[in-house]
Amino acid sequence: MKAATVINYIVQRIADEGVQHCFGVPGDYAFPVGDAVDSNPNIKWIGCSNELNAAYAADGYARARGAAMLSTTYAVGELSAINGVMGAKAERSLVFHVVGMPSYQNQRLRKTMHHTLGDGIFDKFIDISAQAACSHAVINPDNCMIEMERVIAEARRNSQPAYIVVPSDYAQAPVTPTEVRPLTLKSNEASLKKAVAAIAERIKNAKSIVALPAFTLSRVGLRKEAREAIEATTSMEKSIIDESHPQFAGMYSGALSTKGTREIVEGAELVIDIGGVSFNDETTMGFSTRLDPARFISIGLNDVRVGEQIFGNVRLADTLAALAKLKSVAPRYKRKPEDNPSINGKPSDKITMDALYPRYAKFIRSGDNVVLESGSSSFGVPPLTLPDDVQVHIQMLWGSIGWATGATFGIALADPKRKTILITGEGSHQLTANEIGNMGRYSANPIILCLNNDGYMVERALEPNPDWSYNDLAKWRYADVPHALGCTDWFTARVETLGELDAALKAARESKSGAYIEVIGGRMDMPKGLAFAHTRLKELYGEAI
Ligand SMILES: Cc1ncc(C[n+]2csc(CCOP(=O)(O)OP(=O)(O)O)c2C)c(N)n1
Ligand SMILES: [Mg+2]
Repeated sequence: MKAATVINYIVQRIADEGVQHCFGVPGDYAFPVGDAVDSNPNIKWIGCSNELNAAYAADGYARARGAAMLSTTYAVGELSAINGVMGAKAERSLVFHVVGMPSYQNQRLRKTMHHTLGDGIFDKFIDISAQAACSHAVINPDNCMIEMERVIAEARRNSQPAYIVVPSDYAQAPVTPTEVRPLTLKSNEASLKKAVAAIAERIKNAKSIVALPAFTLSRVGLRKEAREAIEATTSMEKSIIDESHPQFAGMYSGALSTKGTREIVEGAELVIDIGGVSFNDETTMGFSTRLDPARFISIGLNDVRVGEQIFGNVRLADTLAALAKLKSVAPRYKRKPEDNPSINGKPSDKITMDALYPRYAKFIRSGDNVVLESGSSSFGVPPLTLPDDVQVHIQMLWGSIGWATGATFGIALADPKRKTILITGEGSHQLTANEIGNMGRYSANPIILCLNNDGYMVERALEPNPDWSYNDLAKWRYADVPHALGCTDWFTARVETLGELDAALKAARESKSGAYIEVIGGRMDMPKGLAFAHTRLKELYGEAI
């Protein structure tokens, strides 16, 4: 049998990880990658408008599928993708970033090639792109099989991107057959035992316990396991676990927590952070959290911290399985999810944020994917009580605007059984809205709800002077964008009144293809959470911010 080429091997190995689509923009050094994807029946090429969009789409896809593939060309392509891939690293999303580079032949001869600085140096950009990954390899025929197992295992261990670079001539050479086995990640048994015993001891002695499940649980597909561990021990947070769960104790976010939740969390004798992420800054209200580190246990992807003790080499899945077998005597917090504010306003009224978000809460159904952009919407949606089995996706930590539009494309393709709904501000949307053309081209068919409030409102809100010119925007005709980009069968509407909004939401749900609603909001009309942050920040920093 003819040996596979290096690039065919790489693409098939990535497909074996459950990846069925490759997002990217082609380029001559990366032609072998595109050819290998196009000729592989297990993986489909998804052309994007630019590399940043492709990286965001791949990040979204990985959130729904566990892993994604991104293909960019040397230097000009990969550098454009970096913000998106770096965001995937911060947010623990596993993207295989495959880059085609100049041939080994031309590298050895130090030729002056396009997409270089003309200095005969070729590895500068490798150093840059590798920073956005947790593992990387420059592939040649001899190391190909071994290096692929190494980078995949490390990317899985951290749930972060892997960067794979292939010189264009090596890509087409036959791979050197080498004996390899996929590396499975096991916990160190002794360390696991000690970690679980230390947690059990703390649980046994605590009269009140809460768990703060982090987004990392979704990324590594351990939501069910986390729920089981929590059911055995304690109470919990948003969308990671259904809000109707009897042990759901609300959303904790310092001063912006849901009613009663702050007291429960800050008053608990023991707080278990599952997944290992907590915030400390202004825009997340993290600065206002009051959690005593002495009462904290942190269960990370690969280690556990109890007080000053760190237990390494312990996998999250194993720790959760062990916790699910524990029994705790701490009382359960029985807390009914809060009712959403009722639908208010007359059909002829202008759209206010007080009237908009309760309508979104009613619009979102069990089984939907909701993709939330940074900006005022990320303060409007989280306080809503959402139906069970709604997956909320947000790039809270990295917070790069434009992400949600790109990620919507990836999530919709990765998870076509669910309806994917994008909730974005128009300023963020301007960064990546050209990807809508590809959403139509590949029948991703999302529902896009774009709030047009005449500028970067969240920034106006976080400053004493809302009128700086840098928070103004070009006045697009947003509702015309899908048709201009070729999505001619999409339902589109521009709505200014509540009556128009209600009718458009109904039509959007009924659309057989995609839907796009431009929602006209007031220039400084903000959701309650943001108004609160606005006042608090002004109090804290006064004119200084
Ligand atoms: C790539 C990037 N550039 C700039 C910012 C700073 N930033 C954060 S939110 C925001 C404005 C968002 O405005 P919009 O999407 O219109 O939402 P609104 O608050 O108006 O509803 C900006 C510019 C960022 N987070 N990421
Ligand atoms: Mg705006």
